[in-house]
Formats: sequence, structure tokens, C-alpha cells
Amino acid sequence: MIKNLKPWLLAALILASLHQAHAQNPFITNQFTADPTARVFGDRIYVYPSHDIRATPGHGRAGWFVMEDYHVFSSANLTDWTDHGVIVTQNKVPWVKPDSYSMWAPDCIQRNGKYYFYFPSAPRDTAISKGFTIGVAVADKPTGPFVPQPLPIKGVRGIDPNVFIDKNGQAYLYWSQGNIYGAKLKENMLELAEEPKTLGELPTKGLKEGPYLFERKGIYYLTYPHVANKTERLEYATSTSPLGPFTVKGVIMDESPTGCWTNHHSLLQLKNQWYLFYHHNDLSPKFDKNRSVRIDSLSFAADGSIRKVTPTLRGVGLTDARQKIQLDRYSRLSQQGAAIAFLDTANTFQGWKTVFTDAKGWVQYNGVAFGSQKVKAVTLRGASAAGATLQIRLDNAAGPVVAEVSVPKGSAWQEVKAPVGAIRPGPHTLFVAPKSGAAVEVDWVRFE
Ligand code: FUB
Repeated sequence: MIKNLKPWLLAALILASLHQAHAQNPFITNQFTADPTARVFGDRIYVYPSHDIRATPGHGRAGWFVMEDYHVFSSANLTDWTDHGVIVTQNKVPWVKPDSYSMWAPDCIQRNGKYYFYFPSAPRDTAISKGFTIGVAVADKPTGPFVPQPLPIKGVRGIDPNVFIDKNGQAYLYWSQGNIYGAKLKENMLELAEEPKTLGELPTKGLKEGPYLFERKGIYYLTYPHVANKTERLEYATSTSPLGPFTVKGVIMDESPTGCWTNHHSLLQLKNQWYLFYHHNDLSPKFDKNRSVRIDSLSFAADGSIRKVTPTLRGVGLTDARQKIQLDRYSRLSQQGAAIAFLDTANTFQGWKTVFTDAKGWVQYNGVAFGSQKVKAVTLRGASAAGATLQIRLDNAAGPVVAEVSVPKGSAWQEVKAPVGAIRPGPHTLFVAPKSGAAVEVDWVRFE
């Protein structure tokens, strides 16, 4: 079959298979997103996050979470994400209190060809629950349309649903309400099959929420955000069975160094690589209830313990040299002479720029895929009041200079093109620095 493919299609498929994962953080930048649950359905990765919005007069509580609906996003490669739009919205769910803006962290799972989307919210009838409870919406496709059940799941009070289906086909629902709870689900995925169990061997001091359970090599990992100090960090406990007893094992990700109070995550294995999906308030650094989803790689030690994940801006995988390379999502940045800033602080969704203030500045960006075809030129979008020249090297500060790009004097952004020297095929690290001391800003670079 491969023999009959056109050469260009074969080349594209080879390239695509080499680029198993590519993303920069945050990986959704058209809206605020939080609490990402990532799942693989068929040949795509789907992310079901919460959707933070800003409160406006009469819509949501200022200074708090304002969450009206859910979108689903999908990707074939972890880099190019499609927003499939709204799948569930508060005022179309019969049991949800209208305009409560409480559509918190969801999950979605596939069973027998149906997709079950679990979501918490505030019920309209306080006889159901005074706080949050959890409902289900069902669809024939991962992108919907999802039809909400008329009532929430009986016997559940709390938030942050997570569903796990064990190898023997038994499904479990986990959720949180101060403690973390779990219970078997009936075959219909819509009702509890037993009384909820408190998963009691977890830390007793400090809020725990956002459970995410998975199994690897016979070990059941219960992962959860926990406030051990000031804000949430991601921790985990393990067991030999889905409902415990669990043994607390350690920390997956430390507290946010910049004070984002919540974190909420899921884990996913794609081929032989594990990924941690989590959130941070990248697009809203002054208000941590407008969050954005991120991905970083995760690995296990030989004894099954999870190695701590250091959050990065670079994210995962390779970036195509022929697409805009956002240097501000760097792998490394000099301590002096370079900084990252929003392109427009009034509209953070436009993203960031790298600001070089003097010749001490540099930025390093790992994992740029040049493929097998030679590149001849590079375009850089930059601005420099006095005019400046940037050098693009491969590998590091001592690596070969492959291009020198001069940004003419001026206050406006300009796209400037320069010839590129020989670059070996395959992935490379870019190292970009001003040649002289003049201040210069860079939005992106792109090879052709
Ligand atoms: O997104 C609202 C709430 O913040 C979630 O339900 C919690 O897990 C925390 O991330």
C-alpha cells in the first residue's frame, strides 16, 4: 500500500510520524482554559478543559471563577489544535441553576461507542444538593453533540469528576469535596453502583481536589492537587486496587512559583511517552482564575515512581522550522539582557515577544525540525528603535552562525528576510542573540 503512495504524501507522512508531539505552553491561546482532561479517541488527542471567562456586570461573580460552558479541542500531533466549539452550556442542562457560571472541571470517557462527558455544577434545586453535584452528557462522537441527562448522578456531592475504566471493564467515578471519593459506576455509566468510599489515606491537612486515576503496570495511581503549603501542587498516591488503600508517594509538580492558586491535571501515554496536562495563568498573570492549559513530558523511574515535572514554556515535541517559531516560548533565556513581554498587554491573547535590551541577552529554543529539504532563508518579525542585527546560531552560543538578520531602525514591527547558511537535516536547537548592543524585540522567526 505504501508503495502506491505519491512521493510527496509519503514524505509528509514520514515527517508527521517523526513529529509525534509538538506544543508550546500554553497550547490553547484563543480563550482561557483550565483543568485539562486529555484522552485519546481513535487517532486524535482530545482535551476537555474548563472554560474560564471574565465576569461582566450581571454575568458571574467578579473576582471568582466564571465558567459558563465547555469547549472540546483536538489534535493529531499535540501541536495543531482544533477548537470544536461549545459542547455543553449551563442554561441548556435541565438540572443546572441558570446563570450560576459554575461549570467546573470536567472529564470525558468512551464506552461501547458512546462518549460520556462528566461535569460538576450548582443544581437549580437545593433538594438535589446545596453545593455542587455532578451530571453526565452523552454523545455518539467525542465532539458531540452531547445530550445532558435530565438529573445529576444520584448520591454524588462535589466537584472534579474523573472516570477510570479498569482492565476488567469495571468503571469508577472519582470526585472531590474536601476529601476525595470514589465509587463503582453501573454498566450504564450514569449511576453509582455502590455507596461512595472516602479515599482516606491521603493527607488530612490542606485542600485536596481534582482526582485523576490511571493504571500502569498493575499500579493504580491516584493523582490530585493538594495545598500542602500555600497553593496547590500536584501529588500522587498508589495502590494495588482502584479504590485503595492508597499510599502517599510524592509530588508530581511543585506549587506555582508565581502564585497561581489552582493546578489541575491529567496524564496521558502516547506511544512510549507520557505527558502531563495541567494549567497555569499564563494569559492572565494578574488574575489566577483565568487560566491556560499546558503540556509537559513526564517519566517514571524503574520502581514506578513519578519523576517530578518542571513546568516549561517550550512544552513538548518538535516545532516545524517552516512555521512561526515563537522564541518567547524558550527552552533557556539569559539572566541578563533578555526578557519576555506581552505583545499587547490589553489583549494578551496576541501572545508574547522576546525583548533584547543589550548584547548580554540571548534565547535558546530546542527542537526545531528542519526536515530533509534545505532551507534557504529566514524571516524574522522584529522591531528596533535604533536598528539592530541578530545572529541565529545552531546549538549554543559557540555554535555556527546560520543567519544574520538586520532589523531596520523604526518603531513599527517589520518582517525582515535574510539568507541562511547550510543546516544539516533533522532537528536543531536555535540560539538567537543581538550582534551589537542595540535593543531589539522579536515576535517570531520562520525558515523557508
Ligand atoms: O476550575 C474550577 C476549579 O478550580 C476546579 O474544579 C478545581 O479543580 C480548580 O482547578
